[in-house]
Amino acid sequence: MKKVITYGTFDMLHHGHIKLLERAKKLGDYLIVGVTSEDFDKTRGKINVQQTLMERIEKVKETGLADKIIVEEYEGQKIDDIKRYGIDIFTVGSDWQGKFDYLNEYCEVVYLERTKGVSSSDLRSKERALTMGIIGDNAKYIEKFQKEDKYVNGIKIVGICSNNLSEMSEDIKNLPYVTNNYEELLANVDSVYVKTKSQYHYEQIKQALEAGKHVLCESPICEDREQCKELFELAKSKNLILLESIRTAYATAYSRLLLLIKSGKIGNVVSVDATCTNMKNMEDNKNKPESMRDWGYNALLPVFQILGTNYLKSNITSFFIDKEKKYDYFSKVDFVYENAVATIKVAEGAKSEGDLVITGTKGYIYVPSPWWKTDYFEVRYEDNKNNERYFYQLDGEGIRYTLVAFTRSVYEKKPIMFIEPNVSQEICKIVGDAYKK
Ligand code: C2G
Repeated sequence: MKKVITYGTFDMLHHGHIKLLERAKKLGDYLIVGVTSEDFDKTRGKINVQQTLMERIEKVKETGLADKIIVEEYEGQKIDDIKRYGIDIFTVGSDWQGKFDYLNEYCEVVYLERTKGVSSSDLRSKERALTMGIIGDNAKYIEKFQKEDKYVNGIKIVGICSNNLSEMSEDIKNLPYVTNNYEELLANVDSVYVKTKSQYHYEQIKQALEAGKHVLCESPICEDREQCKELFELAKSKNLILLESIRTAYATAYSRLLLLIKSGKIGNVVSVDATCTNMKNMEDNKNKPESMRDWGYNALLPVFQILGTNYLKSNITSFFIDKEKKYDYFSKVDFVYENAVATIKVAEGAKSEGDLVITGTKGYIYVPSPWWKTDYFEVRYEDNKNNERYFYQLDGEGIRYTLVAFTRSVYEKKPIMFIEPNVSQEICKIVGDAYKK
Protein backbone atom coordinates (compact mmCIF):
# COMPACT_ATOMS: atom_id res chain seq x y z
CA MET A 1 0.00 0.00 0.00
CA LYS A 2 1.34 3.39 -1.03
CA LYS A 3 0.92 5.98 1.72
CA VAL A 4 0.72 9.70 0.93
CA ILE A 5 0.84 12.62 3.34
CA THR A 6 0.06 16.32 2.87
CA TYR A 7 -0.28 19.30 5.21
CA GLY A 8 -2.11 22.57 5.26
CA THR A 9 -4.16 25.06 7.20
CA PHE A 10 -7.20 24.58 4.94
CA ASP A 11 -8.84 27.77 6.12
CA MET A 12 -12.21 28.43 4.42
CA LEU A 13 -11.74 25.28 2.34
CA HIS A 14 -11.95 26.14 -1.36
CA HIS A 15 -11.64 24.32 -4.69
CA GLY A 16 -7.85 24.90 -4.78
CA HIS A 17 -7.57 22.84 -1.60
CA ILE A 18 -9.96 20.18 -2.87
CA LYS A 19 -8.12 19.81 -6.16
CA LEU A 20 -4.88 19.42 -4.23
CA LEU A 21 -6.36 16.74 -1.99
CA GLU A 22 -7.81 14.88 -4.99
CA ARG A 23 -4.48 14.76 -6.75
CA ALA A 24 -2.68 13.85 -3.53
CA LYS A 25 -5.07 10.94 -3.05
CA LYS A 26 -4.40 9.71 -6.60
CA LEU A 27 -0.67 9.54 -5.91
CA GLY A 28 -1.23 6.47 -3.73
CA ASP A 29 -3.74 4.28 -1.88
CA TYR A 30 -3.96 5.94 1.52
CA LEU A 31 -3.99 9.68 2.23
CA ILE A 32 -3.08 11.28 5.55
CA VAL A 33 -3.87 14.98 5.87
CA GLY A 34 -2.10 17.05 8.52
CA VAL A 35 -4.14 20.08 9.52
CA THR A 36 -2.07 22.78 11.24
CA SER A 37 -3.01 23.86 14.75
CA GLU A 38 -3.59 27.50 15.65
CA ASP A 39 -0.39 27.70 17.66
CA PHE A 40 1.76 26.21 14.94
CA ASP A 41 0.21 28.56 12.40
CA LYS A 42 1.06 31.48 14.65
CA THR A 43 4.69 30.46 14.89
CA ARG A 44 4.88 30.38 11.10
CA GLY A 45 3.31 33.82 10.79
CA LYS A 46 -0.26 32.84 9.88
CA ILE A 47 -2.19 34.75 12.48
CA ASN A 48 -5.54 35.56 10.99
CA VAL A 49 -6.84 32.13 10.16
CA GLN A 50 -10.60 32.51 10.33
CA GLN A 51 -11.76 29.04 11.26
CA THR A 52 -10.92 27.06 14.34
CA LEU A 53 -8.89 23.87 14.11
CA MET A 54 -12.05 21.80 14.64
CA GLU A 55 -13.95 23.61 11.89
CA ARG A 56 -11.07 23.15 9.46
CA ILE A 57 -10.71 19.46 10.31
CA GLU A 58 -14.45 19.01 9.82
CA LYS A 59 -14.28 20.56 6.32
CA VAL A 60 -11.38 18.33 5.31
CA LYS A 61 -13.29 15.33 6.65
CA GLU A 62 -16.36 16.30 4.59
CA THR A 63 -14.37 16.04 1.34
CA GLY A 64 -14.16 12.30 1.99
CA LEU A 65 -10.66 12.32 0.51
CA ALA A 66 -8.63 11.83 3.69
CA ASP A 67 -8.20 8.33 5.10
CA LYS A 68 -6.74 9.83 8.25
CA ILE A 69 -6.53 13.35 9.62
CA ILE A 70 -3.83 14.39 12.04
CA VAL A 71 -2.92 17.72 13.64
CA GLU A 72 0.38 19.40 12.85
CA GLU A 73 1.67 21.07 15.97
CA TYR A 74 5.40 21.61 15.82
CA GLU A 75 8.37 22.36 13.63
CA GLY A 76 9.97 19.14 12.47
CA GLN A 77 6.82 17.07 12.91
CA LYS A 78 6.78 16.15 9.21
CA ILE A 79 9.87 13.99 9.67
CA ASP A 80 8.33 12.32 12.72
CA ASP A 81 5.08 11.65 10.88
CA ILE A 82 6.77 10.24 7.79
CA LYS A 83 8.70 7.76 9.94
CA ARG A 84 5.81 6.93 12.24
CA TYR A 85 3.25 6.28 9.49
CA GLY A 86 5.68 4.71 7.00
CA ILE A 87 4.95 7.34 4.36
CA ASP A 88 5.99 6.81 0.73
CA ILE A 89 5.12 10.23 -0.71
CA PHE A 90 5.03 13.69 0.82
CA THR A 91 3.13 16.18 -1.32
CA VAL A 92 2.25 19.86 -1.16
CA GLY A 93 1.33 22.67 -3.58
CA SER A 94 3.89 24.28 -5.88
CA ASP A 95 3.87 27.47 -3.81
CA TRP A 96 6.25 25.47 -1.61
CA GLN A 97 8.52 24.37 -4.51
CA GLY A 98 11.94 23.38 -3.15
CA LYS A 99 11.07 24.13 0.48
CA PHE A 100 10.59 20.49 1.45
CA ASP A 101 13.42 18.92 -0.54
CA TYR A 102 15.02 18.02 2.80
CA LEU A 103 12.31 15.37 3.21
CA ASN A 104 13.74 13.45 0.20
CA GLU A 105 15.94 11.72 2.72
CA TYR A 106 12.85 10.03 4.19
CA CYS A 107 10.41 9.61 1.26
CA GLU A 108 9.53 10.84 -2.22
CA VAL A 109 8.59 14.55 -2.40
CA VAL A 110 6.04 15.67 -5.00
CA TYR A 111 5.07 19.32 -5.61
CA LEU A 112 1.64 19.60 -7.22
CA GLU A 113 0.73 22.59 -9.40
CA ARG A 114 -1.08 25.17 -7.27
CA THR A 115 -4.57 26.08 -8.54
CA LYS A 116 -4.49 29.61 -9.89
CA GLY A 117 -6.90 32.37 -8.95
CA VAL A 118 -8.08 31.20 -5.55
CA SER A 119 -6.63 31.53 -2.07
CA SER A 120 -7.78 31.70 1.54
CA SER A 121 -6.23 35.18 1.84
CA ASP A 122 -8.35 36.45 -1.05
CA LEU A 123 -11.47 34.92 0.41
CA ARG A 124 -10.71 36.50 3.77
CA SER A 125 -10.02 39.96 2.41
CA LYS A 126 -12.91 39.96 -0.05
CA GLU A 127 -15.32 39.46 2.75
CA ARG A 128 -13.60 42.04 4.89
CA ALA A 129 -12.66 45.62 4.25
CA LEU A 130 -13.07 47.54 7.42
CA THR A 131 -11.51 50.99 7.67
CA MET A 132 -10.04 52.34 10.87
CA GLY A 133 -8.97 55.76 12.10
CA ILE A 134 -6.67 56.41 15.05
CA ILE A 135 -7.07 59.14 17.65
CA GLY A 136 -4.06 59.83 19.86
CA ASP A 137 -0.85 61.75 20.33
CA ASN A 138 1.73 59.12 21.28
CA ALA A 139 3.73 59.16 18.05
CA LYS A 140 6.02 56.26 18.89
CA TYR A 141 3.26 53.85 19.77
CA ILE A 142 0.91 54.95 16.99
CA GLU A 143 3.66 54.36 14.46
CA LYS A 144 4.04 50.79 15.74
CA PHE A 145 0.29 50.22 15.67
CA GLN A 146 -0.18 51.60 12.18
CA LYS A 147 2.41 49.18 10.77
CA GLU A 148 0.51 46.18 12.08
CA ASP A 149 -2.55 46.36 9.83
CA LYS A 150 -0.65 44.78 6.97
CA TYR A 151 -0.51 41.53 8.92
CA VAL A 152 -4.25 41.41 9.39
CA ASN A 153 -6.62 40.74 6.52
CA GLY A 154 -9.71 42.86 6.25
CA ILE A 155 -8.72 45.96 8.17
CA LYS A 156 -7.04 49.06 6.86
CA ILE A 157 -5.87 52.05 8.86
CA VAL A 158 -6.83 55.08 6.78
CA GLY A 159 -6.76 58.09 9.08
CA ILE A 160 -5.44 59.84 12.14
CA CYS A 161 -6.73 62.56 14.42
CA SER A 162 -4.00 64.06 16.58
CA ASN A 163 -2.72 67.20 18.21
CA ASN A 164 0.78 65.94 17.68
CA LEU A 165 0.85 65.49 13.90
CA SER A 166 4.25 67.14 13.50
CA GLU A 167 5.91 64.28 15.41
CA MET A 168 4.19 61.49 13.48
CA SER A 169 6.01 59.33 10.92
CA GLU A 170 5.77 60.00 7.18
CA ASP A 171 3.58 56.90 6.75
CA ILE A 172 1.07 58.36 9.19
CA LYS A 173 1.20 61.84 7.69
CA ASN A 174 0.47 60.30 4.30
CA LEU A 175 -2.70 58.49 5.37
CA PRO A 176 -5.80 59.54 3.38
CA TYR A 177 -7.40 61.36 6.34
CA VAL A 178 -5.10 63.41 8.52
CA THR A 179 -6.81 65.86 10.83
CA ASN A 180 -7.02 67.32 14.31
CA ASN A 181 -10.81 67.26 14.14
CA TYR A 182 -12.28 64.08 15.61
CA GLU A 183 -15.65 64.54 13.96
CA GLU A 184 -13.99 64.73 10.57
CA LEU A 185 -12.06 61.53 11.23
CA LEU A 186 -15.20 59.71 12.37
CA ALA A 187 -17.05 60.75 9.23
CA ASN A 188 -14.49 58.93 7.10
CA VAL A 189 -14.01 55.58 8.84
CA ASP A 190 -15.94 52.47 9.92
CA SER A 191 -14.09 52.14 13.18
CA VAL A 192 -11.75 54.02 15.45
CA TYR A 193 -8.81 53.09 17.64
CA VAL A 194 -8.69 55.28 20.74
CA LYS A 195 -5.18 55.78 22.09
CA THR A 196 -5.54 58.97 24.10
CA LYS A 197 -5.20 59.48 27.86
CA SER A 198 -7.97 57.61 29.64
CA GLN A 199 -9.59 60.74 31.12
CA TYR A 200 -10.75 61.55 27.55
CA HIS A 201 -11.92 58.05 26.62
CA TYR A 202 -15.49 58.30 27.85
CA GLU A 203 -16.39 61.26 25.63
CA GLN A 204 -14.44 59.98 22.65
CA ILE A 205 -15.90 56.49 22.77
CA LYS A 206 -19.41 57.84 23.23
CA GLN A 207 -19.03 60.19 20.29
CA ALA A 208 -17.77 57.37 18.07
CA LEU A 209 -20.55 54.97 19.06
CA GLU A 210 -23.16 57.65 18.54
CA ALA A 211 -21.74 58.22 15.07
CA GLY A 212 -22.22 54.48 14.40
CA LYS A 213 -18.54 53.53 14.52
CA HIS A 214 -16.97 50.44 16.08
CA VAL A 215 -14.38 51.18 18.74
CA LEU A 216 -11.13 49.57 19.78
CA CYS A 217 -9.90 51.39 22.87
CA GLU A 218 -6.69 51.20 24.83
CA SER A 219 -7.36 50.24 28.40
CA PRO A 220 -8.87 51.52 30.61
CA ILE A 221 -12.14 52.06 28.76
CA CYS A 222 -12.67 55.13 30.97
CA GLU A 223 -12.14 56.14 34.60
CA ASP A 224 -15.43 55.19 36.18
CA ARG A 225 -17.15 51.84 36.68
CA GLU A 226 -20.66 53.03 35.82
CA GLN A 227 -19.55 54.95 32.75
CA CYS A 228 -17.75 51.85 31.54
CA LYS A 229 -20.94 49.83 31.90
CA GLU A 230 -22.89 52.53 30.10
CA LEU A 231 -20.50 52.51 27.12
CA PHE A 232 -20.74 48.75 26.70
CA GLU A 233 -24.51 48.99 26.86
CA LEU A 234 -24.54 51.78 24.31
CA ALA A 235 -22.40 49.71 21.94
CA LYS A 236 -24.69 46.73 22.37
CA SER A 237 -27.85 48.74 21.75
CA LYS A 238 -26.36 50.03 18.52
CA ASN A 239 -25.02 46.64 17.38
CA LEU A 240 -21.51 48.01 17.47
CA ILE A 241 -18.33 46.48 18.78
CA LEU A 242 -16.52 48.10 21.67
CA LEU A 243 -13.36 46.16 22.43
CA GLU A 244 -10.80 46.91 25.09
CA SER A 245 -7.21 46.56 24.01
CA ILE A 246 -4.70 45.24 26.50
CA ARG A 247 -2.08 43.57 24.38
CA THR A 248 -1.15 41.21 27.20
CA ALA A 249 -4.68 39.81 27.27
CA TYR A 250 -4.38 38.72 23.64
CA ALA A 251 -0.92 37.14 23.97
CA THR A 252 -0.89 33.36 23.76
CA ALA A 253 1.55 32.85 26.64
CA TYR A 254 -0.62 34.91 28.95
CA SER A 255 -3.85 33.15 28.03
CA ARG A 256 -2.18 29.75 28.46
CA LEU A 257 -0.98 30.85 31.87
CA LEU A 258 -4.54 31.67 32.91
CA LEU A 259 -5.73 28.26 31.73
CA LEU A 260 -2.97 26.47 33.64
CA ILE A 261 -3.95 28.29 36.81
CA LYS A 262 -7.64 27.45 36.29
CA SER A 263 -6.72 23.80 35.83
CA GLY A 264 -5.16 23.77 39.31
CA LYS A 265 -1.52 23.52 38.24
CA ILE A 266 -0.26 25.58 41.19
CA GLY A 267 -3.12 24.79 43.59
CA ASN A 268 -5.12 27.67 45.03
CA VAL A 269 -3.77 31.09 44.25
CA VAL A 270 -2.95 33.01 47.41
CA SER A 271 -1.09 35.98 45.96
CA VAL A 272 -0.69 37.86 42.69
CA ASP A 273 2.16 40.36 42.46
CA ALA A 274 2.60 42.38 39.29
CA THR A 275 5.08 45.16 38.64
CA CYS A 276 5.30 47.41 35.57
CA THR A 277 7.78 50.27 35.35
CA ASN A 278 9.47 52.43 32.80
CA MET A 279 11.49 55.57 33.34
CA LYS A 280 10.18 58.79 31.91
CA ASN A 281 12.21 61.94 31.68
CA MET A 282 11.03 63.89 34.73
CA GLU A 283 12.16 67.13 33.10
CA ASP A 284 9.83 66.68 30.11
CA ASN A 285 6.84 68.92 30.78
CA LYS A 286 4.85 67.59 27.85
CA ASN A 287 5.10 64.02 28.98
CA LYS A 288 4.65 63.87 32.73
CA PRO A 289 4.37 60.59 34.62
CA GLU A 290 0.89 59.14 35.06
CA SER A 291 1.83 55.72 36.29
CA MET A 292 -1.65 54.45 37.11
CA ARG A 293 -3.09 55.68 33.79
CA ASP A 294 -0.25 54.28 31.73
CA TRP A 295 0.42 51.04 33.61
CA GLY A 296 -2.35 50.46 36.14
CA TYR A 297 -4.71 48.61 33.79
CA ASN A 298 -1.97 46.25 32.71
CA ALA A 299 -0.88 45.29 36.20
CA LEU A 300 -4.51 44.98 37.35
CA LEU A 301 -5.37 42.58 34.53
CA PRO A 302 -3.88 39.39 36.04
CA VAL A 303 -5.08 40.35 39.51
CA PHE A 304 -8.72 40.57 38.43
CA GLN A 305 -8.56 37.75 35.89
CA ILE A 306 -7.06 35.34 38.40
CA LEU A 307 -8.68 36.40 41.67
CA GLY A 308 -11.87 38.01 40.38
CA THR A 309 -13.24 41.42 41.28
CA ASN A 310 -14.90 40.60 44.61
CA TYR A 311 -12.08 41.76 46.86
CA LEU A 312 -12.80 42.78 50.42
CA LYS A 313 -10.42 45.74 50.64
CA SER A 314 -8.24 47.82 48.41
CA ASN A 315 -5.72 50.49 49.19
CA ILE A 316 -3.99 52.82 46.76
CA THR A 317 -0.75 54.58 47.65
CA SER A 318 0.64 57.08 45.17
CA PHE A 319 3.55 59.49 45.14
CA PHE A 320 3.12 62.56 42.95
CA ILE A 321 5.53 65.05 41.45
CA ASP A 322 3.09 67.94 41.93
CA LYS A 323 1.09 69.46 44.78
CA GLU A 324 -2.18 69.08 42.84
CA LYS A 325 -1.57 65.29 42.83
CA LYS A 326 -2.10 64.88 39.12
CA TYR A 327 1.11 63.15 38.12
CA ASP A 328 2.03 60.00 40.02
CA TYR A 329 5.57 58.80 39.54
CA PHE A 330 4.93 55.68 41.61
CA SER A 331 1.77 53.90 42.71
CA LYS A 332 1.08 50.75 44.65
CA VAL A 333 -2.31 49.11 45.06
CA ASP A 334 -3.00 46.37 47.59
CA PHE A 335 -6.01 44.08 47.55
CA VAL A 336 -7.28 41.75 50.20
CA TYR A 337 -9.57 38.90 49.14
CA GLU A 338 -11.14 36.28 51.35
CA ASN A 339 -8.32 33.80 50.81
CA ALA A 340 -5.79 35.75 48.83
CA VAL A 341 -3.97 39.04 48.46
CA ALA A 342 -2.61 40.98 45.51
CA THR A 343 -0.24 43.86 44.98
CA ILE A 344 0.52 45.90 41.92
CA LYS A 345 3.37 48.35 41.64
CA VAL A 346 3.52 50.74 38.71
CA ALA A 347 5.94 53.54 38.01
CA GLU A 348 7.10 55.94 35.39
CA GLY A 349 9.50 57.67 37.72
CA ALA A 350 11.01 54.74 39.59
CA LYS A 351 12.53 51.50 38.42
CA SER A 352 11.94 47.95 39.60
CA GLU A 353 11.92 44.40 38.27
CA GLY A 354 8.95 44.15 35.90
CA ASP A 355 7.93 40.62 36.68
CA LEU A 356 4.75 38.79 37.57
CA VAL A 357 4.61 36.18 40.33
CA ILE A 358 1.54 34.11 41.06
CA THR A 359 1.82 32.25 44.33
CA GLY A 360 -0.17 29.06 44.77
CA THR A 361 -0.56 26.40 47.45
CA LYS A 362 1.25 23.81 45.27
CA GLY A 363 3.74 25.97 43.37
CA TYR A 364 4.14 29.32 41.68
CA ILE A 365 4.27 30.86 38.24
CA TYR A 366 7.10 33.21 37.43
CA VAL A 367 6.89 35.49 34.39
CA PRO A 368 10.14 37.38 33.84
CA SER A 369 10.38 41.05 32.93
CA PRO A 370 8.81 42.46 30.82
CA TRP A 371 5.96 40.13 31.76
CA TRP A 372 3.31 42.24 29.97
CA LYS A 373 4.75 41.32 26.57
CA THR A 374 5.85 37.88 27.44
CA ASP A 375 6.33 34.82 25.32
CA TYR A 376 7.74 32.80 28.21
CA PHE A 377 6.95 31.73 31.76
CA GLU A 378 7.88 29.07 34.27
CA VAL A 379 5.87 26.93 36.65
CA ARG A 380 8.06 26.28 39.68
CA TYR A 381 7.75 23.85 42.57
CA GLU A 382 9.44 23.06 45.85
CA ASP A 383 11.22 20.21 44.07
CA ASN A 384 12.74 22.04 41.14
CA LYS A 385 13.01 18.83 39.12
CA ASN A 386 9.28 19.27 38.50
CA ASN A 387 9.63 22.81 37.13
CA GLU A 388 8.17 23.43 33.70
CA ARG A 389 8.95 26.07 31.10
CA TYR A 390 6.45 27.38 28.58
CA PHE A 391 7.18 29.34 25.43
CA TYR A 392 4.68 30.77 22.95
CA GLN A 393 5.63 33.03 20.07
CA LEU A 394 4.49 36.64 20.37
CA ASP A 395 4.50 38.60 17.12
CA GLY A 396 4.23 42.36 16.80
CA GLU A 397 4.11 42.79 20.59
CA GLY A 398 0.60 41.35 20.45
CA ILE A 399 -0.87 44.33 18.58
CA ARG A 400 -1.80 42.23 15.59
CA TYR A 401 -3.68 39.68 17.71
CA THR A 402 -5.75 42.55 19.11
CA LEU A 403 -6.47 43.73 15.58
CA VAL A 404 -7.43 40.22 14.50
CA ALA A 405 -9.83 39.89 17.44
CA PHE A 406 -11.32 43.29 16.69
CA THR A 407 -11.77 42.62 12.97
CA ARG A 408 -13.36 39.25 13.62
CA SER A 409 -15.62 40.68 16.28
CA VAL A 410 -16.93 43.27 13.83
CA TYR A 411 -17.58 40.76 11.07
CA GLU A 412 -19.07 38.15 13.30
CA LYS A 413 -21.11 40.89 15.02
CA LYS A 414 -20.10 39.46 18.37
CA PRO A 415 -17.25 40.68 20.56
CA ILE A 416 -14.44 38.19 21.02
CA MET A 417 -13.93 38.76 24.72
CA PHE A 418 -10.47 38.30 26.11
CA ILE A 419 -11.29 40.62 29.00
CA GLU A 420 -14.44 39.96 31.03
CA PRO A 421 -16.83 42.93 31.48
CA ASN A 422 -16.44 42.93 35.28
CA VAL A 423 -12.65 43.06 34.85
CA SER A 424 -12.92 46.04 32.47
CA GLN A 425 -15.22 47.85 34.86
CA GLU A 426 -13.08 47.25 37.92
CA ILE A 427 -9.97 48.45 36.08
CA CYS A 428 -11.85 51.69 35.29
CA LYS A 429 -12.78 52.11 38.92
CA ILE A 430 -9.29 51.63 40.36
CA VAL A 431 -7.54 53.82 37.78
CA GLY A 432 -10.19 56.51 38.28
CA ASP A 433 -9.88 56.31 42.06
CA ALA A 434 -6.14 56.83 41.87
CA TYR A 435 -6.71 60.35 40.54
CA LYS A 436 -9.75 61.31 42.58
CA LYS A 437 -9.08 64.10 45.03
N1 C2G B 1 -3.25 25.03 -2.49
C1 C2G B 1 -3.40 24.87 -3.86
N2 C2G B 1 -4.01 25.83 -4.60
C2 C2G B 1 -4.47 26.95 -4.01
C3 C2G B 1 -4.33 27.13 -2.64
C4 C2G B 1 -3.71 26.16 -1.90
O1 C2G B 1 -2.99 23.85 -4.42
N3 C2G B 1 -5.05 27.88 -4.79
C5 C2G B 1 -2.59 24.01 -1.69
C6 C2G B 1 -1.33 24.48 -0.96
O2 C2G B 1 -0.22 24.51 -1.82
C7 C2G B 1 -1.20 23.44 0.12
C8 C2G B 1 -2.65 23.09 0.44
O3 C2G B 1 -3.43 23.53 -0.68
O4 C2G B 1 -0.55 22.30 -0.36
C9 C2G B 1 -3.13 23.78 1.72
O5 C2G B 1 -2.95 25.18 1.58
P1 C2G B 1 -2.95 26.14 2.85
O6 C2G B 1 -4.14 25.87 3.63
O7 C2G B 1 -2.68 27.51 2.37
O8 C2G B 1 -1.76 25.62 3.73
P2 C2G B 1 -0.21 25.96 3.61
O9 C2G B 1 0.13 27.10 4.46
O10 C2G B 1 0.23 26.01 2.19
O11 C2G B 1 0.30 24.67 4.33
O12 C2G B 1 4.25 23.31 5.90
C10 C2G B 1 3.46 23.25 4.71
C11 C2G B 1 2.14 23.63 5.05
O13 C2G B 1 1.59 22.83 6.06
C12 C2G B 1 1.22 23.79 3.83
